[in-house]
Amino acid sequence: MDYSKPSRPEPRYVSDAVTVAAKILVVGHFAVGKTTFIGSLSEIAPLRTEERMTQAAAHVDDLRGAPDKVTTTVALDFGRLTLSDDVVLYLFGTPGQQRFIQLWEDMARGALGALILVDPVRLAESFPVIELVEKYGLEYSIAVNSFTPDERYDEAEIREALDLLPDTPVSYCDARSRESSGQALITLVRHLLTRTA
Ligand SMILES: Nc1nc2c(ncn2[C@@H]2O[C@H](COP(=O)(O)OP(=O)(O)O)[C@@H](O)[C@H]2O)c(=O)[nH]1
Ligand SMILES: [Mg+2]
Repeated sequence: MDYSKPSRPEPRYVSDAVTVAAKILVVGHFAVGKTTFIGSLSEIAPLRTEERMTQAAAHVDDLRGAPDKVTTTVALDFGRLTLSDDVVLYLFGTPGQQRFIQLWEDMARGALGALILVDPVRLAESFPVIELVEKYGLEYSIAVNSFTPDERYDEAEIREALDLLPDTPVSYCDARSRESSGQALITLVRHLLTRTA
C-alpha cells in the first residue's frame, strides 16, 4: 500500500444514486498544469494522451517555464469526480495549443463551464484561451496554479491583466494537490450554480 498518496475512493462505476452528470472543461495554455490537475482529482485512472515531445515540437511548444517537461497532451485528458451522492463531474482537459482549436468545438458542446488554469508569470499566454472560452459562451472561473507557492500574486493585478469581470471568481491552487485542486473546482461549480439558478 502506498501511504504517500492520499486515499481516494476508486469505484469503477458511477453510483446508481447519481442523477446529475456535468461536463467541465479544464483548460489553459501549454504546461500550465491541466494534466496534473485532472490527475490529482480523478477517482478513476485518468485517461491521458501524452506523447513524448519530439525535437519538432520544440519550435512549436514553448518550454520556457517548464524546461523539464518531456511529454505533451496530444488529444485530451479525461477524469471523473463524484462531488456528492448524486452529482458526478466529468473533467475534460483540453490542450491549449492553438493547433487544437478544432477540438474545442466538440469539447465545448454540452459543457457546463470551464476552469481556466493560469500561470501568474505567463499571463499573456492565457489570453487566447480566455478568448476561446468566451467565444464558445462558457461560464468560467480562473485558477491560478502557483508554481512558486511562496510568492503571492496579487489578485487585483491578475484581474486587471486578464481583464476579468468583477464576478469572475479567481482562486489559487496547487494542481498537484487533490485538496487544493478540489477547492478551485468547487469555486467554479458554485459560480455555475449562481448562473444557472
Ligand atoms: N511546482 C509545481 N509544478 C507543477 C504544478 N502543476 C504542474 N506542475 C508541473 O508542471 C509541468 C506541466 O504540467 P502538466 O500538467 O503536464 O501541464 P499541461 O500541459 O497543462 O497538461 C509538469 O512537469 C508538472 O509536474 C504546480 O502546481 N506546482
Ligand atoms: Mg497535458
